[in-house]
Amino acid sequence: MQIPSLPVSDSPASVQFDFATGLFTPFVDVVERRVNDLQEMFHDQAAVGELLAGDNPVVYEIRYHPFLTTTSDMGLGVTRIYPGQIGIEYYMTKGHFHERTDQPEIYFCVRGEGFLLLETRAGDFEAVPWKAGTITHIPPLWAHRVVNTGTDLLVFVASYHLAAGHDYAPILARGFAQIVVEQEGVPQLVPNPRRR
Ligand code: S6P
Ligand code: ZN
Repeated sequence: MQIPSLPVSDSPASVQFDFATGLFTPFVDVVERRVNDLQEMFHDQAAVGELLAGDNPVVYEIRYHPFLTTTSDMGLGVTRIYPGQIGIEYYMTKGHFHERTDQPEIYFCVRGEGFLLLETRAGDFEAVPWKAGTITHIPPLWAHRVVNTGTDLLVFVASYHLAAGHDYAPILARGFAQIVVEQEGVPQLVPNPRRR
C-alpha cells in the first residue's frame, strides 16, 4: 500500500462493518492469499501439492482502509480466514513482525475460533486461544499469526499504523515455535518440526 497516493482528510471518517459477513464498506484495497501464495509455510508439502493440482483455494483475504490525516496514519484491516486444513495443519495467516520496533497493534476477533500465535526474535512464544470477542494487544517486537481451527470463517479486525511496515522473511524461513494441527479430532499445538 503506497501511503502518498491515498486520500488525506483531517475530518472524522467511518466505515460500516457487517458482523454477519465480516465485510465492511467502503474499503480501499483487498488482498487474497491462496495456497500458492503460502505454500512454503505449511508442514505437509505433499498436501500442498495436491491442493495446487486442484483449484488452489483462497486461504484468507484482507480488506484494508487507511485513515490518513496530515499528521497520522492509522490503518484498518479486516481479515477473513476460511475454515480448512492443509494435511492436518489448519489454515492460517502468513504472520509477520512489524519493521518498526516501536509499533504495536490491536487484533479483535469478531467471529470464529482459533489461536493467535505470538513470538519474539529472542524466542519467547505465546499461543492465545481465540474466540469471538477476544481482543489482544500485540506489543512491538512480537510477530503475529492467526490460525482458524473452527468449521466457520474466522474474522478479525486489526488496527495499526501504516508506517509500522511488515517483515515476513523470518517467519517464512522458520515459522513459529509451534504449529496448530488436528489430532484425534481436536486442535493441538505441537513443536514446529522446522525448528528441530
Ligand atoms: C497488519 C495486520 C493485518 C495483517 C493481515 C494478514 O499489520 O497485522 O492486517 O496484515 O491479518 O496477515 P499477514 O501476516 O498475511 O499480513
Ligand atoms: Zn501486524
